[in-house]
Amino acid sequence: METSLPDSPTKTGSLWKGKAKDVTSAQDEFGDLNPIITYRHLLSQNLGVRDPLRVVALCDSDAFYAACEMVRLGVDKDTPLVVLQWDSIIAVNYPARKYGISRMDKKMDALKRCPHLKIVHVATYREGETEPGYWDEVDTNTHKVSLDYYRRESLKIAAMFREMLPGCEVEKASIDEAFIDFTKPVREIILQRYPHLAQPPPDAPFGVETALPPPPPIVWDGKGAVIPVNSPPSEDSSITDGQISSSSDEPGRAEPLDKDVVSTWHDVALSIGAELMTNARDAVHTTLGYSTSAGIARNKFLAKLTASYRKPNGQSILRNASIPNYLRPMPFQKIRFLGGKLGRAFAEEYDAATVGDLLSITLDEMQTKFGESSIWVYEILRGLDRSEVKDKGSTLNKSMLASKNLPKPITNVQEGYRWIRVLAAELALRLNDARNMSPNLWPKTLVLHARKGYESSRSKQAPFPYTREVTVDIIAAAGDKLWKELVGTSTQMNVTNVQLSFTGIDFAEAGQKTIEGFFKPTSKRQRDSAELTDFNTQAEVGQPESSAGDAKEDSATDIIVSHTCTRCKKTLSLNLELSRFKDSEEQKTAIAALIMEHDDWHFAQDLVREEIPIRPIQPSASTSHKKTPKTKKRRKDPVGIERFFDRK
Ligand code: TTP
Ligand code: CA
Ligand code: CA
Repeated sequence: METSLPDSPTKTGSLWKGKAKDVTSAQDEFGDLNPIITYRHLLSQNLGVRDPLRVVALCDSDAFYAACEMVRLGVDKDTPLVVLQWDSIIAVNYPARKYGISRMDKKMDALKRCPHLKIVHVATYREGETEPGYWDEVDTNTHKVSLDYYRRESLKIAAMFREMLPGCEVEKASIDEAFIDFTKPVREIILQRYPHLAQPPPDAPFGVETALPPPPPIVWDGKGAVIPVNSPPSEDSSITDGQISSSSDEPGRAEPLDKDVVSTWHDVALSIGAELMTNARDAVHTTLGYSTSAGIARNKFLAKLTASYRKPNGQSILRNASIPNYLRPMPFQKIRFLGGKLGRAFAEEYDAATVGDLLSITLDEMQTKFGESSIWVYEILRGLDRSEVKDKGSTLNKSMLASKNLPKPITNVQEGYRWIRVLAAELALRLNDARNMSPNLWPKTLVLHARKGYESSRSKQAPFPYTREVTVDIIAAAGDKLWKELVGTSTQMNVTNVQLSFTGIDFAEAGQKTIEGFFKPTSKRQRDSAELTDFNTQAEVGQPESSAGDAKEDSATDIIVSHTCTRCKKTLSLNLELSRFKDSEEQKTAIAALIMEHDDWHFAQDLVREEIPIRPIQPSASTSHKKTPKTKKRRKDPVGIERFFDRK
């Protein structure tokens, strides 16, 4: 649905595709950077991602885990502080960065650089405790990382954005990031400030299709760093994690303005978005104590790239006119999803390193070489991104997962019970957190997975009863039962990862089965349904709220890669936040592994109708694939861009 007004005879449909009349070469390459904006555009409500007045921001918290610990401990803002997870530094605050300390450093090296460095280990669940805590001694063999505190603080920040920015769409994008779509309120503010635009003047030649009059001069001061149009980013700018970051230590400073570049109504929209963003960021800073950095541009991809232009506590604005010079020098392999094999293949095929190097490749050429779906590469290189900002806050998380990688594997039944209790403590805390918002939440199923190395996991699941009070004891008792079933008669095992998850979380209705029923011996039918389940049980019920597990398993990207099984039509999805700590190649590997595991599950189901013992361990997904008998359908060879997604 575009608009309630009659369709334009002008070129609305091609607004973002770069076929405007007087196109310059930059516009050819980067889409329509200066689309004609008419009264119809301004007065429409529903132009969506094609809105020429679209304003999107990405707001990222500075040194987030470190900032959380500073707030918790009430330390002075200048105190250098790092957050540790076992021996690795996972967050470094900006005062500590001045000593040259980075995430890569070992604790001892960091201390050498800054002897008064404050080091905080993340909270952990300790065996026997029902709440995570900050203990003097932590050991990965006996403790499990808890990121619950950061998750809660992160939710507070998102809630404050929602409260401060009525009319904006706010999409939590990861544990410390949110996208904000300002388009709606910005449009209202334009109409308030310039009421003469509420309707076309009587002599307007094309009625609502008439272009708006030239915009007023824009005062950019105090609105953030406006990325220059004419000069490319300074030489000392570097690209990290797909983003340009500047070495400037003057955050928030406005760039000298490009005097000769004519302002547009979209620039007005960006400047209003910047005002709103500043207010919301200030509120988060003063109320919650977190400093943030924001990027403001015409879409999500560009907003994300822009957010790290001035950090920390900075706000940067990317005008459409600045897009070409901002993107051209960027090494494209640093762009998210263009790292890894795919990026390397492009680099080799076209002997290219920067975005600019690839702009001469036509869409046809690219698609002939890399398949139909390479259109997204073509568009991303031009700063085009049609993805929407979607508030997922109101949608129910259908599952919760607690996971522990075990440096010291579980080798006997008893050790399993101990870990299940630790995982149960985490699930109890998270479910009860969620129940603070929705008291009648009911996780209908409890699932236990156990895995050795990267081999496919064994799992057991059982219905979970509705109970008003979900305690660690209740979850652990149910988990123990699953563990017992999973282990069977084996006395020895070698489990390196164990996961306990709630799936099928929903709102309970009256008359649900109660706890008593649950503890009765399971019926044959229940046992059958509890039999071998695959690793992808979560896929059935939607996106897992990922574990706050260790091994950097935390948190929350919302990008889901999914695949529909041709046999059972089940959709397998991968929560890519798990991979925010890895490169895109590993993301592809993960979905490929998921698919492979699912195939193996079908295979196993065909062959085995009974429980699979925990030992001997099945061959790994990749080797079992090779050993698959001829009767098993062979996967189709990948084509186009998919060739670059690993399948192991
Ligand atoms: P980032 O936003 O990447 O980094 P940051 O907030 O610490 O610092 P910056 O000011 O540069 O944005 O990550 C957010 C949090 O996620 C970070 O505080 C700790 C956690 N994290 C890890 O645990 N491991 C990792 O490898 C990364 C990148 C982040
Ligand atoms: Ca951050
Ligand atoms: Ca981040």
